[in-house]
Amino acid sequence: MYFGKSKKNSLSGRVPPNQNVTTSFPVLHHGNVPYYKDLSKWALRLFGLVEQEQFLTYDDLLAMPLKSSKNDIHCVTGWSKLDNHWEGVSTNDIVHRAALKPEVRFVILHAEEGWSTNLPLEDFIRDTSMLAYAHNGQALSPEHGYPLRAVFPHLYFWKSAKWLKGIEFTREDKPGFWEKNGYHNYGDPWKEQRLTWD
Ligand SMILES: Nc1nc2c(c(=O)[nH]1)N[C@H]1C(S)=C(S)[C@@H](COP(=O)(O)O)O[C@H]1N2
Ligand SMILES: [Mo]
Repeated sequence: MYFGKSKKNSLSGRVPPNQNVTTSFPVLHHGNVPYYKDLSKWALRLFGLVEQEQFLTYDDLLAMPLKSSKNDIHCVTGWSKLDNHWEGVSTNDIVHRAALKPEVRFVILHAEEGWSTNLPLEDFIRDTSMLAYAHNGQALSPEHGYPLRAVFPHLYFWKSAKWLKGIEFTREDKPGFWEKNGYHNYGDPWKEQRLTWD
């Protein structure tokens, strides 16, 4: 989407370099959209360097304190979407539930079809990070990650795993799907960390 100079200036400081603001909500992913009919069979697995591996049901998540957050998201393909309102749970609360061993330094998010992505623990537990089940007042649509997705607005949006199934806590980093396929391992949109050779 094109916008004129004046608008661009008014958004400066808010939109990372070489991103264009869109008002639509593009759908982007590798693989197929899973359609869940019965959430009673769904659970989020917390595993790796934790005191005890556990599964959180969808009801467990709904019973946790509600986290509500407004932010801007930035896709590495060049679109940014401003003022998203998300509802879900705090990644900090998840970490407390999981009871991490002290040596944990990285978090690996596992989604449907073996898709994964990785980030440092300190990024996972930022105040702005969360796991979301609703966007702009509605349950996530299947295309946008129903029933649960990650949201890390300070990183390119590919890190924000849709159809989250498992969270693994590790000592060593484990590059995920895009990170193994040429994307930057960290993905800071303000530094334009798009590809590994940037
Ligand atoms: N499970 C899974 N999550 C994923 C992806 C994917 O391929 N699989 N793609 C990522 C990418 S590249 C982007 S830009 C965002 C897009 O989210 P959206 O479709 O809700 O806009 O999801 C991210 N999460
Ligand atoms: Mo993306």
